[in-house]
Amino acid sequence: MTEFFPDVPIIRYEGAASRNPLAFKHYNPDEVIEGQTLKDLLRFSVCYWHTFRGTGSDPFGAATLQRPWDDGSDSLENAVKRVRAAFEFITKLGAPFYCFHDRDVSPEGATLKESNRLLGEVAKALKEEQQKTGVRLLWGTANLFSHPRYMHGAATSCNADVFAYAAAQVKKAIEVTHALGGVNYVFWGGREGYMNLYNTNMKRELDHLARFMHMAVDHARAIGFKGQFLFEPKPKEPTKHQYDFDAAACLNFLRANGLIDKVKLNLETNHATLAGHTMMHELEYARIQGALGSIDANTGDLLLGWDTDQFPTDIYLTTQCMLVILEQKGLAPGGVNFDAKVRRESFEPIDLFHAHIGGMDAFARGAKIAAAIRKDNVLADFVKKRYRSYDEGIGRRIEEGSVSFADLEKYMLEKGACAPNESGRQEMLENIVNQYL
Ligand code: XUL
Ligand code: CO
Repeated sequence: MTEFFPDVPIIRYEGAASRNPLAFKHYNPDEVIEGQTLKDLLRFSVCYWHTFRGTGSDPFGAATLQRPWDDGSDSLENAVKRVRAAFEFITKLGAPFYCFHDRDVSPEGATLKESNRLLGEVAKALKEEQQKTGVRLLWGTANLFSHPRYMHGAATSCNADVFAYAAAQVKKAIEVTHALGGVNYVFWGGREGYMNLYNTNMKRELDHLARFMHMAVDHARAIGFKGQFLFEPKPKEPTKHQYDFDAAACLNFLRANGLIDKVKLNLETNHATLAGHTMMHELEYARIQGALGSIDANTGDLLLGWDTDQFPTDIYLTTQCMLVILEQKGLAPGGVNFDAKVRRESFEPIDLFHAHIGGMDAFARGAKIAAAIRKDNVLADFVKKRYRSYDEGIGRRIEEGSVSFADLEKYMLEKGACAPNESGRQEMLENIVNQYL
């Protein structure tokens, strides 16, 4: 167990007073919050792409990250060695889940057949490690955006052969996810969007995307995959207009195309902020429609306009996330997946531990703060009272649908003036939340 991270012990909970950087201060997996252990409530997951395939390169500079187990080659041997390193990391961290794209875990071959064979081989190593360690697969997905064939998109490509190739790739990714006992399968848009309408038939592209998702779900059900399907919104990057802009756009797409009962949402913080929303907005918008499936936990930098995918350390953010997540009693079968990467300046392997420990502690602390706020009902009572005019009288009849515009005109003509408004007390509520932090 100490082949790749020899200096790192199993990470344990030591409590808030601990000064050990390799210990949890707030994430005690066995601690019970609102009837669930933190382990079951948060269902933490390590993402393979940033954590085991990230190199630290950026548009201005070369790779910086030291990953001594990785020789940088596309060999099967290297891919399998990476699996061993990944599982040592995940096990020492104590995360119960991981996630991957097909091409993160295994290389692209010269042909589809070869790529499928390589993925099958790596999947054997993944299965072996899962069985040995008890770590489970939260979700699988397919990378339909890196290869040049996907320059115009995958399911929304103008080229039908590219659509067919993507379908074949997703078929295999679903089969591998199923074979590894994955509990969800994710669709993120990748390049499903466009740069300019002069060359784009938006209607056909959206119809094709819907067709693609139906076929994916149909195939999954046919092979016995019982996991949950998730659609991940992101407003921009790589294309200017991503079709999966935000939770509202995704839900509209799913509802319009007969997919609303088959697919939920995987919401990501940095994608929410790129769309001009808070993560809390996105979570609540999905939750009230029964569509909050899972989250990609990270954070952006409000001074930078792109997807920086930083680890979440802000307790306000995690508290707000957990207020919504606790309201729906957790995310299962979804979870909290760290779709986050260490900065290229944090180039040592140990930085991967610091980053994940910080993110897990931030969510655990957010869960405890949110539970305390909920226990005292400070926000819920205020909100309930704020809408009390709909609990009886004319408000109740509006909600029941038993009044018309004419009835409301009559009511108001008789009454003459509205009941006085009351303060929204935003500042008072912000102060109250601060008292719990
Ligand atoms: C890209 C992104 C993806 C998805 C999975 O911004 O978030 O990694 O989570 O394809
Ligand atoms: Co993501």
